[in-house]
Amino acid sequence: MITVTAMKWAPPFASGQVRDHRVRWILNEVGWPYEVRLVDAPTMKSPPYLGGLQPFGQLPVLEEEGRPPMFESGAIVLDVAMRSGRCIGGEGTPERAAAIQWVVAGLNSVEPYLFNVAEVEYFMADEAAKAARKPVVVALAKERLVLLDKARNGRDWFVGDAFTVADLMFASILKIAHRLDLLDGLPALAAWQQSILARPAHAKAEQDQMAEIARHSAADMRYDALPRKASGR
Ligand SMILES: N[C@@H](CCC(=O)N[C@@H](CS)C(=O)NCC(=O)O)C(=O)O
Repeated sequence: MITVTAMKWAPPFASGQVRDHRVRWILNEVGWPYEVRLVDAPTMKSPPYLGGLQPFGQLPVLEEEGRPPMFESGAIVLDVAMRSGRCIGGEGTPERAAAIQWVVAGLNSVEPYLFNVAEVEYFMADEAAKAARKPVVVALAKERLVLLDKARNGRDWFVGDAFTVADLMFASILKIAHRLDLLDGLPALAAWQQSILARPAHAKAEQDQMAEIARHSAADMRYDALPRKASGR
């Protein structure tokens, strides 16, 4: 049996966006059953989780009998797709190479720009610093999204003539862009994203995650039980 690690609770802006939805989505696409293990913050930040499952104390992690646990949402999505032979083109084909390329491009060349905006928007407490930084990170993110839109060039699929992990990853990565209104002015990209997110495998992944989060509260994450940092937090 496969087990996917997910958070007991996340703040409203993150509900439906926590990266375990990518793992649930690809597992739903390929039809592999799985269980979900909900964890709190102290669990993620202590051994054996930190030492044995995810070296950075984050999630998702995919655990599977007979295999070492796997972390990094992109790696898990690629691994499941390759092992199942679904959503990634045939072994050794240019389609598979292109799908891998686009997944890495999404994680490496687009997501960090969006994360910079999210960090300013959701985590920056100093209002003056926020006002100064926000236009800079928004401009850089929008520039990246315009280039992505051009590269997609109105196609239904990033690779070939069928859904692949490239579509999954970009539709997922663009969730935060949509939430932060960064897709305004890019109607084709926004419409494409919605068409990919409408897939039943995604809808189930997102709904399941949101339902689990809704059943819990911030207190269930037990942030107060984390060791205090030197800063005095
Ligand atoms: N590159 C990692 C990022 C993992 C990540 O940032 N996970 C977040 C949830 S989406 C997390 O665990 N946050 C809690 C924390 O960092 O304490 C991946 O794609 O798996």
